[in-house]
Amino acid sequence: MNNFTKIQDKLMEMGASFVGCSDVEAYLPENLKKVKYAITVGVRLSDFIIDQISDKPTYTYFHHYRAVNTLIDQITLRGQIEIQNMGYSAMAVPASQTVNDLEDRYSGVFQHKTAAVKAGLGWIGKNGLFISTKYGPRVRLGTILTDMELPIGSHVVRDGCGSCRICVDSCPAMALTGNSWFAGCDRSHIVDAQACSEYMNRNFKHIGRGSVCGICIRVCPKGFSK
Ligand code: B12
Ligand code: SF4
Ligand code: SF4
Repeated sequence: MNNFTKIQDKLMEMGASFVGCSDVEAYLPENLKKVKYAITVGVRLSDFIIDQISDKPTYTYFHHYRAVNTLIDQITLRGQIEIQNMGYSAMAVPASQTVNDLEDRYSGVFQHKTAAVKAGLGWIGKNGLFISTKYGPRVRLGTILTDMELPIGSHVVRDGCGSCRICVDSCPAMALTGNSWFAGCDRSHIVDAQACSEYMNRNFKHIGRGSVCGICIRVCPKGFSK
């Protein structure tokens, strides 16, 4: 059994719904280039909870969001420890942390979606979210960056949105442009992050401290229960 298979088995045992790997050197800031391989962890969300989102998130969805973030942080922390014990460097990227002193104030240290797409696990939809081939957008993501060499393949998943624009028409903040994503496009080509964030803060502060909405997850037909 190779090192990656060992780690993958651990991550799945701990609750990951899917795992993939990629080389993300080109997308890392200079201080992270040493750990250029990414292990993506996806955790599937509860269909029952997501289906209860209407024109606003629910209190249960907010709790689910936080519980899944904690699970992802536990899974990636455990992976990080295992990889370090094998003699390599590793860093678990926080599941959901905004770094306020970056130039873009709606940004994390590294984008989980980039690694997930590079790993061939899905594509970026018109809602700006990662649409997993298995569960649509009803997943949350985590990443472990490492210098342990991983069995990288060359996978390309084609954009599956087609002419659909349900999420675009359903977004109450009118934050989605309706454009299709392409590798290297600016986020603003797809989504106005400020409009989304300000809408959540203005309207859903009492439900989810302004951090959740989820309508663009709920309405996507790619995520409906199969
Ligand atoms: C800051 C942040 C926000 C901000 C900004 C959102 C944004 N789109 O950037 C605000 C507060 C608005 C927000 C809102 C939401 N968020 Co948020 N957020 C984050 C966070 C912490 C950082 C995102 C970031 O750095 N953005 C910077 C921009 C430039 O990048 P990006 O939008 O991630 O996407 C670009 C790159 O990934 C790149 N890319 C993707 N694949 C590839 C492949 C190649 C080859 C290349 C070159 C580039 C590339 O292209 C994208 C567009 O330019 C991430 C966690 C993380 N560290 O990734 C969660 C995260 C993106 N959020 C998430 C979610 C679910 C939400 C909400 C639905 C809220 C909720 N939970 O109810 C909304 C949805 C808004 C939307 N439609 O995009 C999930 C998405 C899961 C998924 N299935 O995709 C994440 C990944 C958290 C997680 N652990 O799962 N969020
Ligand atoms: S999370 Fe809500 S406000 Fe933000 S883009 Fe999705 S539907 Fe629009
Ligand atoms: S709702 Fe339609 S357009 Fe939006 S992400 Fe899903 S498939 Fe793509």
